[in-house]
Amino acid sequence: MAGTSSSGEPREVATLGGGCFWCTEAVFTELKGVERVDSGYAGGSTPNPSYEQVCTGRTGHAEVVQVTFDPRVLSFHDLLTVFFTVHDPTSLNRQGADVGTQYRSVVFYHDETQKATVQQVIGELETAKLWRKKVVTELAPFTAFYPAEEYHRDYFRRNPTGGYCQMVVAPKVAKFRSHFADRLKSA
Ligand code: MHO
Repeated sequence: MAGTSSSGEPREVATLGGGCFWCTEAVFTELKGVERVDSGYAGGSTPNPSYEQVCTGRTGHAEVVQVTFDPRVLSFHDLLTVFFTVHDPTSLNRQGADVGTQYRSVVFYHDETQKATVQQVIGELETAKLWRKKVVTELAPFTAFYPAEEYHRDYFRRNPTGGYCQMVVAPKVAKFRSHFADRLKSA
């Protein structure tokens, strides 16, 4: 979705589900061109679901991050390249030990241009044969985003010693940093 910031800068919004949002939030927060990352829920039927409701897998929501970025610095195409590197798009309704439709791989596109770009990037991934299995990422029109509870915000930075953060989030962040060293905000 294209728009402008309060100071008139171009801004685009992407809504991406790649498993647990603690992981994707931690990665995208460090990516150059990203202005903000909000964790939340999308794609389900219940308005304003709680984390506990989403965790049951029965509301139809996926854990997602809503990423606001400057398309002059980071294209949606390149954002997707990072997204498809830090999660496994061939894993149906699960990422690692996290199992359930709330962990599905999904892109909620905001316009037809985003939809075409996702299809293009998935085509590029399949041609490159980076994964042995077929990409199962769902492509669905964006309808609503419900922000997650406050304690999920900045989760990895605020809870670095937690077991899940050390075992699951940290290795993904490390992989991202080494693959995309030139795209880090600190670079
Ligand atoms: N299995 C993890 C998932 C966290 S995530 C935000 C946990 O229950 O802590 O879904």
